[in-house]
Amino acid sequence: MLADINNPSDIKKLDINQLQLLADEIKEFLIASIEKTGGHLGSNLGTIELTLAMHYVFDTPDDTFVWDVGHQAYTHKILTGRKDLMSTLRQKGGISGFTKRTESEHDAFGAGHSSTSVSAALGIAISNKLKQNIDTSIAVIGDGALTGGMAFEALNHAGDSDANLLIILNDNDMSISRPVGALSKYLTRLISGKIYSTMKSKSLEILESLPRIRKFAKRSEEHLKGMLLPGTLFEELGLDYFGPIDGHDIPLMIKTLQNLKNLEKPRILHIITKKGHGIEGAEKHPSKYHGISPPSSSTSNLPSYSHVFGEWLCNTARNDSKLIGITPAMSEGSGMVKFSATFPDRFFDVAIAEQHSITLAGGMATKGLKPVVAIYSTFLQRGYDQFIHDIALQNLNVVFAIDRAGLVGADGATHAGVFDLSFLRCIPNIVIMAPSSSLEMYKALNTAHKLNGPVCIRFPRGKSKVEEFISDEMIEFGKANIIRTGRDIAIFAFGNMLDPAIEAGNEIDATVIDMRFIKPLDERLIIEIAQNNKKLISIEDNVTSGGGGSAINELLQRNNIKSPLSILGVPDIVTEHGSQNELYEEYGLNAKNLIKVGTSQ
Ligand SMILES: Cc1ncc(C[n+]2csc(CCOP(=O)(O)OP(=O)(O)O)c2C)c(N)n1
Repeated sequence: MLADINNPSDIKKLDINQLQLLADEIKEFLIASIEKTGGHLGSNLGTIELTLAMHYVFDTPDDTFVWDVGHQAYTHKILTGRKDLMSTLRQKGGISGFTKRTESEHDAFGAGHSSTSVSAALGIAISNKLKQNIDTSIAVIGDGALTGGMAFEALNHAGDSDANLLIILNDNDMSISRPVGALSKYLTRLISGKIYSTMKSKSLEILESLPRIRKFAKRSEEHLKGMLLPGTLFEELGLDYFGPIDGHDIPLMIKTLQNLKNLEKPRILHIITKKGHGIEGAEKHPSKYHGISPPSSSTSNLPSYSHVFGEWLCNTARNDSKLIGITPAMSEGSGMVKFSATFPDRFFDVAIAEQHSITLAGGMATKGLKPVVAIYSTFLQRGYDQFIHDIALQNLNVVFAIDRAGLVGADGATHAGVFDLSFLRCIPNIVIMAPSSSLEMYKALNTAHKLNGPVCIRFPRGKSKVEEFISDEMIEFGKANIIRTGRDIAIFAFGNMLDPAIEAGNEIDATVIDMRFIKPLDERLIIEIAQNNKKLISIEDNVTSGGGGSAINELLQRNNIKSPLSILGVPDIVTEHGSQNELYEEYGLNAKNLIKVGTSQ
């Protein structure tokens, strides 16, 4: 059947009873496809039936689907004309692993970061209302994404509005890891035991009683108001709550959505799905199958930067009872699983709550604890005000282990950590380090642990070439490291750009400096190098505007040094997805380009 499905209208021609077969075909297709390209397997296996039901009932692009995070929208891509492009998913030049407005008119809103869907869908719903348009705006949000503060801000607004907004809460009782927090416990209570069975039978009664045509909606609303159990969190916030129902039961989902379609007010449908649905291994190990890598990815046994960070945390925590590890929902990705098991009392997974994770650390620091916030560069963007207002202005002792800095590869622009040097560098009181290897990172962490005030250590996705990483050493504060001395040309390398800098330096006999610190810069050394070389090049995996090269440039200007500086970095564009190496090549962040720039007149 799948061969004949090219756009959403094709599935509407099918009988409801045929849809489960189609769902099975899509499952096979997805597994085969994701095995080759990599991608979010578990989440997508959980949303096949939901997506079919949504497209069966609603008419995109007039009705709009806003998928939270956008990582679970592969079936939506398949049903909206992108089936043949699935082989290019997350590959350079191919389609994105998330929803993207430029990719399809059926992608109502771009995503990648979590907890934005209700706000965006509410914005669309309000616009529809102002234009007297009765199209339905739908947000699909997971129980993990619902823990993000922004989702609550949006619910707070939505519940007090009269917008035609349908929120589908896709509850699979998983974030990437086990979901944490009171909300998660609340949802579990809601779907279990007594509340569940009462609610379920009530919901079914209500749904039976809902007429499909709009003119009766008002009366049935009054009817169902009395029937709904009072007091669900969502009801209290002013949304009509329906469910929980089985999100894998296609006929039930279709009937429910048809009934909810014409209610034209803020409403929430709670569905229960299983991450990895239909695949034993993926159901059993949802964290492992949340996202899988393509077969071509590196299989080297070298430790990843995240692993090294996790080891440092464990080793240091053994001797310092004040050390605390905080993660906003990324314990696996940030290498903190071992720490969480070894020091459960000092480990805080705060759910998808970047802002809170930072201010929480601030509070702890005022009481003499030494919190380390492990956070991806791209998600630190969420906590910018907290970083400035709650940490930097108060000069609190918080270490930020900023993972996935630089170009991250297949996840693309939404996940690229290419802005942190620029947005952090301008903040007073802080120290920023960019280690060039995992051993350097270990030493940088040792240093950060002893420093006062906020310290950021940014490091890339992937593995460094160093095998042995444990060290007692520290890095001399504010000092860069000359790796090799050459003639006339000098390359200032930030972080993991040291490797291509050394390669190029050997080729063109350039002086190569491992900058180590972005703030404070090793000003004395830079000035001396600038005065003794004809050509200066800086290289960083950060945007060129306002980054490390820019900092060097400002220093040279201030000291009236006229040596020409070429700043290599990520250009001022929305970056693409592809492998990290392809992207480094695309933006000239490799030895080849350094040699070209170094030897050009
Ligand atoms: C702001 C932000 N923080 C963290 C992430 C990383 N992340 C991607 S998906 C995900 C879990 C989402 O869980 P849920 O919404 O329940 O969806 P599921 O994958 O379980 O279907 C997380 C933490 C993100 N995308 N955005």
